[in-house]
Amino acid sequence: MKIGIVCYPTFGGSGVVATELGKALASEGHQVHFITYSQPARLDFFSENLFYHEVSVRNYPLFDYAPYESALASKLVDVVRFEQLDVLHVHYAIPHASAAFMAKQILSSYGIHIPVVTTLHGTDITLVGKDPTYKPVVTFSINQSDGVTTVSEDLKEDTYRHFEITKEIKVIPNFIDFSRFSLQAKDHFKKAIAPNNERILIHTSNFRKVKRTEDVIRIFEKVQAVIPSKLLMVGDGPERVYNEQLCRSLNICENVRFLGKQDAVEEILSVSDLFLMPSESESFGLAALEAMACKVPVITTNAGGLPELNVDGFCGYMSNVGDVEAMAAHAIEILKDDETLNRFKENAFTRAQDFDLKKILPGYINYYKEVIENS
Ligand code: GMT
Repeated sequence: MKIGIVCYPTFGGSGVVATELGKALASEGHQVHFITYSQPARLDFFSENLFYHEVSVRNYPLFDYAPYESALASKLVDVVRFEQLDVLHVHYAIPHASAAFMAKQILSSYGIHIPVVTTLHGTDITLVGKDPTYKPVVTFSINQSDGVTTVSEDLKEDTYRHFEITKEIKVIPNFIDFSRFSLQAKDHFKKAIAPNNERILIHTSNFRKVKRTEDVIRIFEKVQAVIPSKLLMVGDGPERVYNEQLCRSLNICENVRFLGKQDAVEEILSVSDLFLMPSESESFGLAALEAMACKVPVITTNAGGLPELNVDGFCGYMSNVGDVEAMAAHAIEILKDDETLNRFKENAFTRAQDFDLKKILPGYINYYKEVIENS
């Protein structure tokens, strides 16, 4: 198949899933065309089946806001016509699903039919999409898609709850590529971070409010008071400065390292003992799955799709949003002795295998075929 993929080219979960999916499809022999405003962050290797088409937005003094959606739709028309694509797969509804709809209409005037699959990732529904600013466009463009997928059952239910959707939604969960995410020997790095063999806790995110990074710091403050430990904060975003100030006021700076955005997250996960994800909402929790693949157990909330990933008491624990006390107690429970920690580590790896790329990829390929056939 010739597949066009539209996504945010950033480190965000939807962009990562879209890019990893495209890479996997290309290695199965499909021709994959990424259509984005810059090279996707994880598009880091050459393959004869991978193509990248940049959407450039022409600015003009009249524009307070450059019309990205129109530029994207025009580029889609061009790429679908010229490359003769079989299907367009857009990740994150806003504004990709409506741009795809516009492109589809324009293409039909050339006698070209292009099926569109929209994958909803989370905040495009739970936070941004249901805001009246975007809701009518999001509802319309989901209903106009030839196929719609969500990354969890919970997000599917949320979509039906908040929007008048007439389409059937297919759930295809996030996946993990074990050839990249697996435990690596990084003892020198571990020694540098934890010279006295302290436990290492880790959080990775875009430091937005929805991630409740303040809870990460407050959980860690309680853990380090009982168990010698270090915290690695990976990523960057609006809450980071405030979190750094909080560490100062709690007097725990010497045990907390803010590492900023990192390419090789799997190397940092490989030296970690416990992952913290106290999110307000999380449609799936890809970052937690990446941790589990590297044998890192997870402390999460029970929000959104997290119960579809985390198995309470097996590969980690779940608590109500904001229950810092419970999350700290669970963290201490896992970290208290090597035997318990090693059991949770092995269980995390076992659970991650349910989301192996090899198991999930055929779901997308079969869905494309079904949508192409029925549209
Ligand atoms: O987590 C984010 O804020 C980034 C966001 C995105 O769309 O880029 O991630 C969402 O999509 C991921 C991949 O499907 C999911 O694993 C994340 O749970 C989801 N984030 C939220 O729902 C907050």
